[in-house]
Amino acid sequence: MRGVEEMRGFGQMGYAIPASDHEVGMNDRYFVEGQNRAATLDNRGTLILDDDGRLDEQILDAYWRCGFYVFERALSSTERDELVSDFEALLDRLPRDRESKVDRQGRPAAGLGFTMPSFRFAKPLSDPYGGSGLTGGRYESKMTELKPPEGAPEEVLLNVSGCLQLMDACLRLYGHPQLLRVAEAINGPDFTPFTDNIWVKQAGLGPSVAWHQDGTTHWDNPDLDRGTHGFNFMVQLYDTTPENALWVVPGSHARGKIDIKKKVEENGSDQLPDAVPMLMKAGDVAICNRQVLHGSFANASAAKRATFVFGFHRRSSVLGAQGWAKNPYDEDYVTTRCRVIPIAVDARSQHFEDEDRYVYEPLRHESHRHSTETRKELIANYNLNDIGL
Ligand SMILES: O=C(O)CCC(=O)C(=O)O
Repeated sequence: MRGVEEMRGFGQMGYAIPASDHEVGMNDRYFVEGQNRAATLDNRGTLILDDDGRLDEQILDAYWRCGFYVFERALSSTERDELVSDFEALLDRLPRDRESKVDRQGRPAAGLGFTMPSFRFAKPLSDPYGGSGLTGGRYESKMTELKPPEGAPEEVLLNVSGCLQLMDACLRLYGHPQLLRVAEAINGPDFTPFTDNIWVKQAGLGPSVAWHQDGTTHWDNPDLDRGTHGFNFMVQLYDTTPENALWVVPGSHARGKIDIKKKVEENGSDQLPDAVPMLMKAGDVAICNRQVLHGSFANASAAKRATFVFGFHRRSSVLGAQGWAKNPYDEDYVTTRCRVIPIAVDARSQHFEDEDRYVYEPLRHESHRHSTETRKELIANYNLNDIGL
Protein backbone atom coordinates (compact mmCIF):
# COMPACT_ATOMS: atom_id res chain seq x y z
CA MET A 1 0.00 0.00 0.00
CA ARG A 2 1.26 3.45 -0.80
CA GLY A 3 1.35 5.38 2.43
CA VAL A 4 1.43 8.97 3.49
CA GLU A 5 5.12 9.50 2.88
CA GLU A 6 4.23 12.20 0.36
CA MET A 7 3.52 14.45 3.33
CA ARG A 8 7.27 15.03 3.35
CA GLY A 9 7.81 18.49 1.97
CA PHE A 10 4.29 19.61 2.83
CA GLY A 11 5.74 22.86 4.05
CA GLN A 12 7.95 23.45 1.06
CA MET A 13 5.91 22.30 -1.89
CA GLY A 14 2.89 20.21 -0.93
CA TYR A 15 1.77 17.81 -3.63
CA ALA A 16 0.93 20.19 -6.43
CA ILE A 17 -0.88 18.63 -9.35
CA PRO A 18 -1.61 20.53 -12.54
CA ALA A 19 -5.41 20.97 -12.68
CA SER A 20 -5.47 19.51 -16.18
CA ASP A 21 -4.13 16.18 -14.86
CA HIS A 22 -7.42 15.19 -13.32
CA GLU A 23 -11.08 15.93 -13.30
CA VAL A 24 -11.50 18.91 -10.99
CA GLY A 25 -15.28 19.02 -11.21
CA MET A 26 -15.67 22.21 -9.17
CA ASN A 27 -17.36 25.31 -10.43
CA ASP A 28 -14.87 28.20 -10.51
CA ARG A 29 -17.67 30.78 -10.57
CA TYR A 30 -18.90 29.54 -7.22
CA PHE A 31 -15.52 30.32 -5.67
CA VAL A 32 -15.44 33.83 -7.14
CA GLU A 33 -19.03 34.63 -6.14
CA GLY A 34 -18.45 33.29 -2.62
CA GLN A 35 -15.38 35.47 -2.25
CA ASN A 36 -17.44 38.50 -3.36
CA ARG A 37 -20.20 37.69 -0.84
CA ALA A 38 -17.57 37.31 1.92
CA ALA A 39 -16.21 40.77 1.14
CA THR A 40 -19.57 42.39 2.00
CA LEU A 41 -19.81 40.98 5.54
CA ASP A 42 -17.68 43.53 7.44
CA ASN A 43 -16.48 40.88 9.89
CA ARG A 44 -12.69 41.14 9.88
CA GLY A 45 -9.99 43.42 11.26
CA THR A 46 -7.48 43.84 14.06
CA LEU A 47 -8.11 42.26 17.46
CA ILE A 48 -8.95 45.30 19.63
CA LEU A 49 -9.13 45.16 23.43
CA ASP A 50 -9.71 48.24 25.59
CA ASP A 51 -7.49 49.26 28.54
CA ASP A 52 -9.39 46.86 30.79
CA GLY A 53 -8.88 43.98 28.36
CA ARG A 54 -12.45 44.01 27.08
CA LEU A 55 -13.13 43.07 23.46
CA ASP A 56 -14.33 45.89 21.21
CA GLU A 57 -18.17 45.97 21.06
CA GLN A 58 -18.31 46.35 17.27
CA ILE A 59 -16.24 43.18 16.87
CA LEU A 60 -18.57 41.31 19.20
CA ASP A 61 -21.64 42.62 17.33
CA ALA A 62 -20.20 41.51 13.99
CA TYR A 63 -19.34 38.08 15.46
CA TRP A 64 -22.86 37.57 16.83
CA ARG A 65 -24.37 38.77 13.54
CA CYS A 66 -22.30 36.59 11.19
CA GLY A 67 -21.27 33.67 13.40
CA PHE A 68 -17.59 34.23 12.61
CA TYR A 69 -14.99 36.98 12.69
CA VAL A 70 -11.40 37.09 11.41
CA PHE A 71 -8.68 38.76 13.52
CA GLU A 72 -6.11 39.77 10.95
CA ARG A 73 -2.42 39.37 11.88
CA ALA A 74 -3.37 38.25 15.39
CA LEU A 75 -0.15 36.25 15.75
CA SER A 76 3.29 37.82 15.67
CA SER A 77 5.48 36.58 12.83
CA THR A 78 7.65 34.82 15.44
CA GLU A 79 4.72 32.91 16.88
CA ARG A 80 3.35 32.03 13.43
CA ASP A 81 6.76 30.77 12.26
CA GLU A 82 7.22 28.66 15.41
CA LEU A 83 3.79 27.12 14.88
CA VAL A 84 4.57 26.25 11.26
CA SER A 85 7.97 24.90 12.21
CA ASP A 86 6.55 22.62 14.96
CA PHE A 87 3.85 21.42 12.56
CA GLU A 88 6.28 20.63 9.76
CA ALA A 89 8.59 18.84 12.21
CA LEU A 90 5.60 16.74 13.30
CA LEU A 91 4.76 15.90 9.68
CA ASP A 92 8.34 14.80 9.19
CA ARG A 93 7.76 12.10 11.84
CA LEU A 94 4.29 11.12 10.68
CA PRO A 95 3.59 7.36 10.72
CA ARG A 96 4.11 5.81 7.29
CA ASP A 97 0.42 4.89 7.24
CA ARG A 98 -2.44 4.53 9.70
CA GLU A 99 -1.14 1.15 11.01
CA SER A 100 2.54 2.04 11.19
CA LYS A 101 4.63 2.80 14.27
CA VAL A 102 7.53 4.19 12.23
CA ASP A 103 7.92 7.18 9.93
CA ARG A 104 9.01 6.92 6.31
CA GLN A 105 12.67 6.75 7.38
CA GLY A 106 12.01 3.91 9.81
CA ARG A 107 12.31 6.11 12.92
CA PRO A 108 9.72 5.84 15.70
CA ALA A 109 6.75 7.87 14.48
CA ALA A 110 5.37 10.90 16.34
CA GLY A 111 2.19 10.69 18.36
CA LEU A 112 2.75 7.21 19.81
CA GLY A 113 2.26 6.50 23.51
CA PHE A 114 -0.91 8.52 24.00
CA THR A 115 -4.25 6.90 24.70
CA MET A 116 -6.17 8.64 21.92
CA PRO A 117 -4.94 8.35 18.32
CA SER A 118 -2.98 11.43 17.25
CA PHE A 119 -3.64 11.20 13.51
CA ARG A 120 -6.63 10.49 11.28
CA PHE A 121 -6.24 9.59 7.63
CA ALA A 122 -8.63 9.49 4.67
CA LYS A 123 -8.61 8.77 0.96
CA PRO A 124 -7.44 11.72 -1.14
CA LEU A 125 -10.21 14.07 -2.30
CA SER A 126 -12.84 11.90 -0.55
CA ASP A 127 -15.52 12.82 1.96
CA PRO A 128 -14.80 10.64 5.01
CA TYR A 129 -17.67 11.97 7.13
CA GLY A 130 -20.70 12.85 4.97
CA GLY A 131 -23.66 10.54 5.65
CA SER A 132 -21.55 8.42 8.04
CA GLY A 133 -23.44 8.82 11.31
CA LEU A 134 -20.20 9.95 13.02
CA THR A 135 -20.36 12.50 15.88
CA GLY A 136 -24.08 12.07 16.43
CA GLY A 137 -24.82 12.01 12.68
CA ARG A 138 -24.08 15.70 12.29
CA TYR A 139 -22.55 15.27 8.79
CA GLU A 140 -25.91 14.60 7.13
CA SER A 141 -25.05 14.92 3.48
CA LYS A 142 -22.26 13.56 1.27
CA MET A 143 -19.95 16.03 -0.48
CA THR A 144 -18.77 15.64 -4.08
CA GLU A 145 -15.82 13.26 -4.11
CA LEU A 146 -13.15 13.83 -6.76
CA LYS A 147 -11.02 11.29 -8.58
CA PRO A 148 -7.52 11.26 -7.08
CA PRO A 149 -4.76 12.02 -9.54
CA GLU A 150 -2.53 9.33 -10.99
CA GLY A 151 0.09 8.23 -8.47
CA ALA A 152 -1.73 9.65 -5.44
CA PRO A 153 -1.18 7.89 -2.09
CA GLU A 154 -3.97 5.66 -0.85
CA GLU A 155 -4.47 7.82 2.21
CA VAL A 156 -3.52 11.32 3.30
CA LEU A 157 -3.49 13.00 6.68
CA LEU A 158 -6.92 14.43 7.54
CA ASN A 159 -6.30 15.83 11.00
CA VAL A 160 -4.09 15.84 14.08
CA SER A 161 -5.60 15.49 17.59
CA GLY A 162 -4.15 16.25 21.01
CA CYS A 163 -2.01 19.04 19.54
CA LEU A 164 -1.11 20.52 22.93
CA GLN A 165 0.85 17.40 23.86
CA LEU A 166 2.45 17.12 20.41
CA MET A 167 3.53 20.70 19.67
CA ASP A 168 4.90 23.23 22.15
CA ALA A 169 3.84 26.09 19.89
CA CYS A 170 0.21 24.91 20.16
CA LEU A 171 0.42 24.71 23.96
CA ARG A 172 1.81 28.26 24.09
CA LEU A 173 -0.88 29.53 21.75
CA TYR A 174 -3.49 28.02 24.09
CA GLY A 175 -2.27 30.50 26.72
CA HIS A 176 -2.40 33.58 24.43
CA PRO A 177 -3.58 36.47 26.64
CA GLN A 178 -5.58 38.38 24.03
CA LEU A 179 -7.25 35.26 22.66
CA LEU A 180 -8.23 34.16 26.16
CA ARG A 181 -9.76 37.61 26.69
CA VAL A 182 -11.84 36.95 23.58
CA ALA A 183 -12.94 33.62 25.07
CA GLU A 184 -14.03 35.54 28.20
CA ALA A 185 -15.97 38.07 26.14
CA ILE A 186 -17.92 35.33 24.37
CA ASN A 187 -18.38 32.70 27.10
CA GLY A 188 -17.79 34.59 30.36
CA PRO A 189 -14.65 34.47 32.58
CA ASP A 190 -15.45 30.95 33.79
CA PHE A 191 -15.29 29.53 30.23
CA THR A 192 -14.18 25.91 29.83
CA PRO A 193 -12.21 24.13 27.09
CA PHE A 194 -13.73 22.04 24.28
CA THR A 195 -11.09 20.15 22.22
CA ASP A 196 -8.42 20.96 19.65
CA ASN A 197 -7.05 19.62 16.37
CA ILE A 198 -5.31 20.64 13.18
CA TRP A 199 -7.22 20.19 9.93
CA VAL A 200 -4.93 19.42 7.03
CA LYS A 201 -5.78 20.02 3.38
CA GLN A 202 -2.87 18.81 1.35
CA ALA A 203 -2.56 20.48 -2.08
CA GLY A 204 -4.30 18.47 -4.79
CA LEU A 205 -5.28 15.70 -2.33
CA GLY A 206 -7.04 17.11 0.74
CA PRO A 207 -10.34 15.44 1.68
CA SER A 208 -13.54 17.44 2.23
CA VAL A 209 -15.34 18.01 5.54
CA ALA A 210 -19.10 17.67 4.95
CA TRP A 211 -21.45 20.52 5.86
CA HIS A 212 -22.30 20.40 9.55
CA GLN A 213 -23.10 22.36 12.69
CA ASP A 214 -20.63 21.34 15.42
CA GLY A 215 -23.05 21.25 18.33
CA THR A 216 -25.05 18.07 19.01
CA THR A 217 -26.26 18.42 22.61
CA HIS A 218 -28.45 21.42 23.24
CA TRP A 219 -30.64 21.82 20.13
CA ASP A 220 -33.81 21.00 22.09
CA ASN A 221 -32.78 22.99 25.16
CA PRO A 222 -35.52 25.62 25.78
CA ASP A 223 -32.75 28.08 26.72
CA LEU A 224 -30.84 27.60 23.43
CA ASP A 225 -29.38 30.84 22.10
CA ARG A 226 -26.68 31.78 19.58
CA GLY A 227 -23.85 30.93 21.99
CA THR A 228 -25.02 27.74 23.68
CA HIS A 229 -22.57 25.38 21.92
CA GLY A 230 -19.54 27.69 22.29
CA PHE A 231 -17.03 28.67 19.63
CA ASN A 232 -13.68 27.70 18.07
CA PHE A 233 -10.53 29.66 17.43
CA MET A 234 -9.20 28.87 13.95
CA VAL A 235 -5.54 29.72 13.42
CA GLN A 236 -4.13 29.63 9.90
CA LEU A 237 -0.62 28.31 9.32
CA TYR A 238 -0.64 29.23 5.61
CA ASP A 239 -2.61 31.68 3.44
CA THR A 240 -5.99 30.28 2.39
CA THR A 241 -7.86 30.49 -0.93
CA PRO A 242 -11.57 30.06 -1.79
CA GLU A 243 -10.74 26.57 -3.08
CA ASN A 244 -9.12 25.26 0.10
CA ALA A 245 -10.78 27.43 2.79
CA LEU A 246 -13.48 26.55 5.29
CA TRP A 247 -16.90 27.73 4.03
CA VAL A 248 -19.52 29.16 6.38
CA VAL A 249 -23.19 30.15 6.03
CA PRO A 250 -23.26 33.55 7.78
CA GLY A 251 -26.01 33.97 10.37
CA SER A 252 -26.91 30.24 10.43
CA HIS A 253 -25.78 29.93 14.09
CA ALA A 254 -28.98 31.75 15.08
CA ARG A 255 -31.36 29.40 13.23
CA GLY A 256 -31.30 26.35 15.53
CA LYS A 257 -30.72 22.90 14.11
CA ILE A 258 -30.75 23.06 10.32
CA ASP A 259 -31.99 20.19 8.12
CA ILE A 260 -28.73 20.02 6.18
CA LYS A 261 -29.66 17.04 4.01
CA LYS A 262 -32.80 18.82 2.82
CA LYS A 263 -30.92 22.08 2.24
CA VAL A 264 -28.31 20.38 0.04
CA GLU A 265 -30.92 18.29 -1.80
CA GLU A 266 -33.11 21.32 -2.51
CA ASN A 267 -30.06 23.20 -3.78
CA GLY A 268 -29.16 20.30 -6.07
CA SER A 269 -25.49 20.52 -5.14
CA ASP A 270 -23.16 20.90 -2.16
CA GLN A 271 -22.22 24.40 -3.38
CA LEU A 272 -24.58 26.23 -1.05
CA PRO A 273 -25.44 29.64 -2.53
CA ASP A 274 -25.53 31.45 0.82
CA ALA A 275 -22.08 30.23 1.98
CA VAL A 276 -18.83 32.22 1.95
CA PRO A 277 -15.17 31.19 2.25
CA MET A 278 -13.44 32.15 5.50
CA LEU A 279 -10.47 33.75 3.78
CA MET A 280 -7.41 34.20 5.98
CA LYS A 281 -3.69 34.78 5.77
CA ALA A 282 -1.07 32.86 7.72
CA GLY A 283 -1.13 34.17 11.31
CA ASP A 284 -4.77 35.32 11.18
CA VAL A 285 -7.06 33.86 13.84
CA ALA A 286 -10.83 33.50 13.40
CA ILE A 287 -13.54 32.92 15.95
CA CYS A 288 -16.21 30.59 14.58
CA ASN A 289 -19.48 29.80 16.31
CA ARG A 290 -20.07 26.05 16.79
CA GLN A 291 -23.71 26.40 15.71
CA VAL A 292 -22.87 27.94 12.35
CA LEU A 293 -23.30 25.73 9.26
CA HIS A 294 -19.83 25.10 7.82
CA GLY A 295 -17.77 22.65 5.79
CA SER A 296 -14.94 22.48 3.27
CA PHE A 297 -14.56 21.05 -0.22
CA ALA A 298 -12.01 18.50 -1.40
CA ASN A 299 -8.85 20.45 -2.13
CA ALA A 300 -8.02 19.87 -5.78
CA SER A 301 -6.09 23.16 -5.87
CA ALA A 302 -2.33 23.64 -5.80
CA ALA A 303 -2.41 25.41 -2.40
CA LYS A 304 -2.25 23.55 0.93
CA ARG A 305 -4.12 24.54 4.10
CA ALA A 306 -3.50 23.70 7.76
CA THR A 307 -5.75 25.18 10.47
CA PHE A 308 -5.22 24.81 14.22
CA VAL A 309 -8.69 24.74 15.81
CA PHE A 310 -9.27 24.97 19.57
CA GLY A 311 -12.56 25.75 21.23
CA PHE A 312 -14.18 26.98 24.42
CA HIS A 313 -17.62 26.71 26.02
CA ARG A 314 -19.78 28.49 28.52
CA ARG A 315 -19.52 26.66 31.84
CA SER A 316 -23.32 26.66 32.13
CA SER A 317 -23.61 24.68 28.85
CA VAL A 318 -21.18 22.05 30.13
CA LEU A 319 -21.88 21.23 33.80
CA GLY A 320 -24.34 18.36 34.11
CA ALA A 321 -24.71 18.05 30.33
CA GLN A 322 -24.53 14.66 28.66
CA GLY A 323 -22.19 15.56 25.85
CA TRP A 324 -19.77 13.30 23.98
CA ALA A 325 -18.25 11.62 27.07
CA LYS A 326 -19.57 8.49 28.78
CA ASN A 327 -21.05 10.40 31.72
CA PRO A 328 -22.47 13.89 32.19
CA TYR A 329 -19.73 16.45 32.83
CA ASP A 330 -19.15 17.08 36.55
CA GLU A 331 -16.99 19.62 38.39
CA ASP A 332 -14.02 17.23 38.76
CA TYR A 333 -13.93 16.25 35.10
CA VAL A 334 -14.23 19.86 33.97
CA THR A 335 -11.67 21.24 36.45
CA THR A 336 -9.10 18.62 35.38
CA ARG A 337 -9.43 19.76 31.77
CA CYS A 338 -9.42 23.45 32.72
CA ARG A 339 -5.99 23.06 34.40
CA VAL A 340 -4.47 22.89 30.93
CA ILE A 341 -5.20 26.63 30.61
CA PRO A 342 -2.90 27.92 33.42
CA ILE A 343 -0.21 25.44 32.38
CA ALA A 344 -0.40 26.77 28.83
CA VAL A 345 -0.24 30.32 30.23
CA ASP A 346 2.93 29.41 32.14
CA ALA A 347 4.50 27.66 29.12
CA ARG A 348 3.85 30.87 27.21
CA SER A 349 5.28 33.13 29.93
CA GLN A 350 8.48 31.10 30.05
CA HIS A 351 8.84 31.56 26.27
CA PHE A 352 7.56 35.13 25.73
CA GLU A 353 8.88 36.67 28.92
CA ASP A 354 7.83 40.29 28.30
CA GLU A 355 4.21 39.58 27.54
CA ASP A 356 1.23 40.09 29.91
CA ARG A 357 0.24 36.89 31.64
CA TYR A 358 -3.41 35.86 31.47
CA VAL A 359 -5.15 34.99 34.76
CA TYR A 360 -7.81 32.31 34.42
CA GLU A 361 -10.40 33.29 37.01
CA PRO A 362 -11.79 29.85 38.03
CA LEU A 363 -8.27 28.61 38.95
CA ARG A 364 -6.87 31.91 40.23
CA HIS A 365 -6.04 30.32 43.59
CA GLU A 366 -4.19 27.32 42.18
CA SER A 367 -0.59 27.64 41.12
CA HIS A 368 0.46 25.81 37.95
CA ARG A 369 3.91 25.62 36.40
CA HIS A 370 4.81 24.18 33.05
CA SER A 371 7.52 21.59 33.82
CA THR A 372 8.56 18.06 32.97
CA GLU A 373 6.39 16.85 35.85
CA THR A 374 3.24 18.77 34.90
CA ARG A 375 3.67 17.71 31.29
CA LYS A 376 3.51 14.11 32.48
CA GLU A 377 0.74 14.62 35.01
CA LEU A 378 -1.57 17.13 33.35
CA ILE A 379 -0.66 17.53 29.69
CA ALA A 380 -0.05 13.92 28.56
CA ASN A 381 -3.49 12.53 27.67
CA TYR A 382 -5.21 15.79 28.64
CA ASN A 383 -7.61 15.16 25.75
CA LEU A 384 -9.21 12.25 27.60
CA ASN A 385 -11.04 15.04 29.43
CA ASP A 386 -12.08 16.99 26.34
CA ILE A 387 -15.53 18.50 26.62
CA GLY A 388 -17.58 17.75 23.52
CA LEU A 389 -21.12 19.12 23.23
O1 LIG B 1 -11.19 23.20 8.53
C1 LIG B 1 -11.97 22.39 8.03
O2 LIG B 1 -11.95 22.10 6.85
C2 LIG B 1 -13.01 21.73 8.90
C3 LIG B 1 -13.07 22.32 10.28
C4 LIG B 1 -14.33 21.99 10.98
O3 LIG B 1 -15.30 21.59 10.41
C5 LIG B 1 -14.42 22.18 12.42
O4 LIG B 1 -13.44 22.53 13.08
O5 LIG B 1 -15.53 21.95 12.95
